[in-house]
Amino acid sequence: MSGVLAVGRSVWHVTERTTPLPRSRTRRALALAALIGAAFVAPLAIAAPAAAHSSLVSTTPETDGSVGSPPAEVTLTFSDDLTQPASPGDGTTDVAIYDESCEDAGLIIANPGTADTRDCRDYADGDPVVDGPRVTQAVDTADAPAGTYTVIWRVLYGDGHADSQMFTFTAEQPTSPEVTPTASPTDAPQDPTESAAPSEDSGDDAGLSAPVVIAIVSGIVLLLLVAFIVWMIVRSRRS
Ligand SMILES: [Cu+2]
Repeated sequence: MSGVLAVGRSVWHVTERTTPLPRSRTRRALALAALIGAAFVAPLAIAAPAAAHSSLVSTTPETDGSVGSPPAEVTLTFSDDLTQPASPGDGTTDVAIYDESCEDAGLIIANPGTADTRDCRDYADGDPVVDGPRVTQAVDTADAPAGTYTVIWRVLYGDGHADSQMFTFTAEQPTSPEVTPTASPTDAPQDPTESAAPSEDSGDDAGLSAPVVIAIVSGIVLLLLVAFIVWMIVRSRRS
């Protein structure tokens, strides 16, 4: 960095009587712009390896949160798009939901060899659905009790790495017998009371992923800018 400045300064001294001043001013401005550009890009370059690996951003129900009655679905939202299962139920993406009567549910991640879940009921209903950075697992809420639920999940990140973790949430009430499972997703938008929740969800997701996209795009733009400035400096030095 100081080399660039030193060269710029010496050129200015040597050529100050033979070369028009605006030219060396331009060079110094370019060198300064390169330094400023590098100052912006350096933190991004350091942050890049950390951002490369996805992470869990949020869950619904909220991790360690509580809901009224057992939810019709559980969702997990990650920082980046996940890898779609090659075929439904191929095991790369899996979500299991156990109630608190399943004593070993918490051991599945911590110590899988000792976890005995043979007598546990898995409330997951069908295969999980992967949509971009989100996994949605339908829940069979029939006769689901109140209490703490443990969600065990496995996903395949966009970079091909697998991850498996767990979280818990609490249902304050059991599923009431008279309540039938909720309407199908295609009916939901017509019902104003039911459309509120899904639209809120998608809004949250857009808000979470936007800064990441902006950071990546601005990083690329800055890199191109710096490359262009360096090219200009090299070119002007040769001439
Ligand atoms: Cu990874």
